[in-house]
Amino acid sequence: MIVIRDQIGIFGKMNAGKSSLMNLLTQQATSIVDATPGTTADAKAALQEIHGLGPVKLVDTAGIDERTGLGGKKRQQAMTVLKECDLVLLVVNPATVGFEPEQVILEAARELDKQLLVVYNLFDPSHAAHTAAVEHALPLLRFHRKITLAAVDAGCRQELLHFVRANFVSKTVRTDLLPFARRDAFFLLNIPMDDETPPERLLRPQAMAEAELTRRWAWPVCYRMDLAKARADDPDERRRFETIVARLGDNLQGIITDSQAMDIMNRWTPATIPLTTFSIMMINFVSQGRLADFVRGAAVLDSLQPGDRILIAEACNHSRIAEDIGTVQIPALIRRRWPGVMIDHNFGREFQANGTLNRYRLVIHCGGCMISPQKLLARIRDLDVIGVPYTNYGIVLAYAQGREALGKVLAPWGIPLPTSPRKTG
Ligand SMILES: Nc1nc2c(ncn2[C@@H]2O[C@H](COP(=O)(O)OP(=O)(O)OP(=O)(O)O)[C@@H](O)[C@H]2O)c(=O)[nH]1
Ligand code: SF4
Ligand SMILES: [Mg+2]
Repeated sequence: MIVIRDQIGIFGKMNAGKSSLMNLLTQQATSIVDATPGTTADAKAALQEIHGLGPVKLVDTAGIDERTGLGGKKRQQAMTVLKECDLVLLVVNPATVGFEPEQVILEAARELDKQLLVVYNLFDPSHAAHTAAVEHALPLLRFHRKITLAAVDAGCRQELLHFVRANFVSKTVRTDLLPFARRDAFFLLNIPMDDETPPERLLRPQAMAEAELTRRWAWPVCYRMDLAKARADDPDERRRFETIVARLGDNLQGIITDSQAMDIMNRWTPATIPLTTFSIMMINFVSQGRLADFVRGAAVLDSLQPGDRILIAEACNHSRIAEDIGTVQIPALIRRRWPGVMIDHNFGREFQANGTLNRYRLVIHCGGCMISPQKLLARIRDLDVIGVPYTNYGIVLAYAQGREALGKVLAPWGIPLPTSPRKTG
């Protein structure tokens, strides 16, 4: 289950006391603290429940001022974390000199419209006298609230929490996973299960749908379709499906299917029964209700040309075997429908590090069930800035069955198909 958390990142120069601040907040040795500059390399995350703020994800980052090749990589990762943060805690040791790194963080936070609070970390109480010089060097600081403390002093924790609670406004919204689910109605969850299905559990979107329907007093019914038999038009398999639909009767309010079964479900689902896919449900949830943006991106499919390049982006590194959607099914579909279109892949949690995003006509993103809304929204923001349209697996697999099929899976979300597709390029 995805818990929606505000993400609080800790940034600053090397040795400013960022890891000490992390440990002050988590009340344990979460990050290594040491006098050696550059101690923190990879960003270190900790999940925490903060009274008055709720569940948060704290992220301690490397100092961005290390002037080595490794330092450049640390800096790039820290700036990626910044893009995903809801709150930037800028740790400043006022007794240091040269505040260009702090200026970089301030400018990035303002550019990305991030909330930023300043933590003056005093290694000695007398260093408070230096804050005026810091504010002279960094005029942007006047727009941000500040606290003065000693990160190594456990007694400062409550004051820091109070400061954050008083000055941080959470903008994280919880999107309904299935806003159209009705009480006392059946929902059929079509879960074909294949070689990639884990042995002892449902996939995350399936489990989330089941939990959400139950929470809403609806009745989830899991149904396992034999995809091979269904594709071979096996009459027994068709009868199995028709039987379950008939048994649920008028109380069947909708079907949520694995996207890869869209070719069958488009034909087999009675016209009166709403149909959508787990992938569409998930991308709407993780993007916090921005499904319409992903639908708009799909219009590019109408004008793909040989030589165009598309990126298939998956947000995790699950084991890919047999008929994997991202590596086998969607590429096969693209090659069939749009010969000559080139396909690249981007797997895993890193995305912004891909410096060639602007060469893609379209990004086709998975459901994103393994990443936070902040991470997905940071991806979307980057793509919006460089003007690369994006869509989603579920949308593409429905579109492959025709515009009517796409209209059908979007209908439960109240998103109409554009009447005339936008042509780009
Ligand atoms: N006296 C004093 N020492 C501090 C304070 N904050 C940090 N230090 C010391 O400063 C050194 C660096 O602290 P860290 O918390 O590791 O600093 P950092 O910003 O995480 O450093 P990097 O990971 O190297 O970028 C350690 O020796 C800390 O004990 C403070 O408030 N007072
Ligand atoms: S993050 Fe994407 S690729 Fe990974 S399991 Fe979820 S939907 Fe599939
Ligand atoms: Mg550190």
